[in-house]
Amino acid sequence: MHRTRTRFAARVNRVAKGLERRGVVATYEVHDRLLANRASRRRYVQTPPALDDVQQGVLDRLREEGYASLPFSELVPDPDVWQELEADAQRFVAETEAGLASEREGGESVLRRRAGKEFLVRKYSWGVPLGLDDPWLRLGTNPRLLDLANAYLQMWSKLEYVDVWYTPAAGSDERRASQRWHRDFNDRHLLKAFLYLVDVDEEAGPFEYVPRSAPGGELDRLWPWRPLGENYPPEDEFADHVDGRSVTFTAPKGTIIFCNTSGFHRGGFATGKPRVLATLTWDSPASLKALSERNYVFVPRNDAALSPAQRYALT
Ligand SMILES: O=C(O)CCC(=O)C(=O)O
Repeated sequence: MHRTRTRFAARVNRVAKGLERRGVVATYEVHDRLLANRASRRRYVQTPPALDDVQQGVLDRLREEGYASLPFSELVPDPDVWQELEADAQRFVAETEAGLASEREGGESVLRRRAGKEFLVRKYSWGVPLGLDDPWLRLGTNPRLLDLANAYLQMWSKLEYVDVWYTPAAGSDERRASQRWHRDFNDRHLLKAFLYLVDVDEEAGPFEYVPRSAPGGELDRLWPWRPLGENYPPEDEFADHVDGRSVTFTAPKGTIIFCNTSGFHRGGFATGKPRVLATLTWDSPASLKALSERNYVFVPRNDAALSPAQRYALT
């Protein structure tokens, strides 16, 4: 009797999960084709941003390859912006290293980590209230970046994720979670930026990307992107298919990498030295309706000067 009931409960659970999954996918597709994304595409078309040559160069490479990287100072020449970010990053690094030292001595952990990706420490993680006094949130709405994101996605995007990561050098020789090749499930309209806050060489776990693997690219049929899809292919089969065509971003501090991570990527396998970077995600309103959640709560203070596109990105 107990066994029958347990099997029955498992079946109900499976069916319920399947229905829930189908519901999420249907919500996403309807918002992509008809509702939220259509409205945000219209807003974009009505007021398209004017890009300068640097932004246009990044956009052309993104469209061609799915990624582009350049020195941050070329994209955002104002030295005050970088100085503020660098100073904040240094505080985060000092706090994190003090926290790691205390953990090694048996102290209680005060560092922010997420289940499944415990190998890195986050400045914010989930649910943090952020206002425009936060330099990383301001970076995500800086028109030099936001206009580029909107032009790439051809719609007014949503700033979905803002964080700074510290990945300590691990003793592990096995890649886990996002250290393995995968597609992000968040959205097919997706742009991430990774801003290196230290020099990143092979030992610091560089970001890696497979060009033209995002939807619409030559390799998009390789374990194709699907909403909530199975997005971690078997490593050996994957290596055979990609056949050395991936790009590894070993690069100096102050490099910014843009890429569509619905294409294949991996990184953060820091073997010999820590890696520190800031990461931002812009995606579509359909994604926020169905597939993803913001990691911060926007606190609207001193926000009168925000442009409509900036406000849209944060709300
Ligand atoms: O840490 C990395 O370099 C990869 C991160 C990643 O997979 C992601 O943000 O989707």
